[in-house]
Amino acid sequence: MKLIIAVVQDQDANKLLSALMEKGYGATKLASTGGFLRQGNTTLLIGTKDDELSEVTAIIKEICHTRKQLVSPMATVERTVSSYIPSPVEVEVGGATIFVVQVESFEKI
Ligand code: 2BA
Repeated sequence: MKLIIAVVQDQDANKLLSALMEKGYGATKLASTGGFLRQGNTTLLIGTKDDELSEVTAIIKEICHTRKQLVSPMATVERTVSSYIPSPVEVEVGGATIFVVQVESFEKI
């Protein structure tokens, strides 16, 4: 069994959850915050059988879109010089950041 940890954008999270539920996959939604942008995103924990991994990844790929986001460089570090206003830079976020972990045991008690 595998545990898929998928960090997705909030805009895609509900659609992704619905698609997973429709296909009978179990998932848990956690509210998370990206370390770089310091903005909300969503982390899904999805437990799957080994042979379901590719289908789940395909669903995530289909639903989670890449988006461009403007970020002020100073928003990611401590502000030290208040008069310096840097121009925002564009970063590409998503579709999804996916970690796959081998599950040692899985029980529902
Ligand atoms: P954030 O950390 O807020 O990052 C948002 C986007 O900012 C990233 O999109 C990437 O395009 C850009 N970015 C991140 N760190 C950067 C840096 N040091 N310099 C320049 N640009 C940078 P994604 O790569 O699609 O990541 C989306 C979210 O996935 C991340 O939000 C974070 O919550 C999670 N994530 C990404 N890589 C991770 C990792 N290795 N471990 C844990 N979570 C990760």
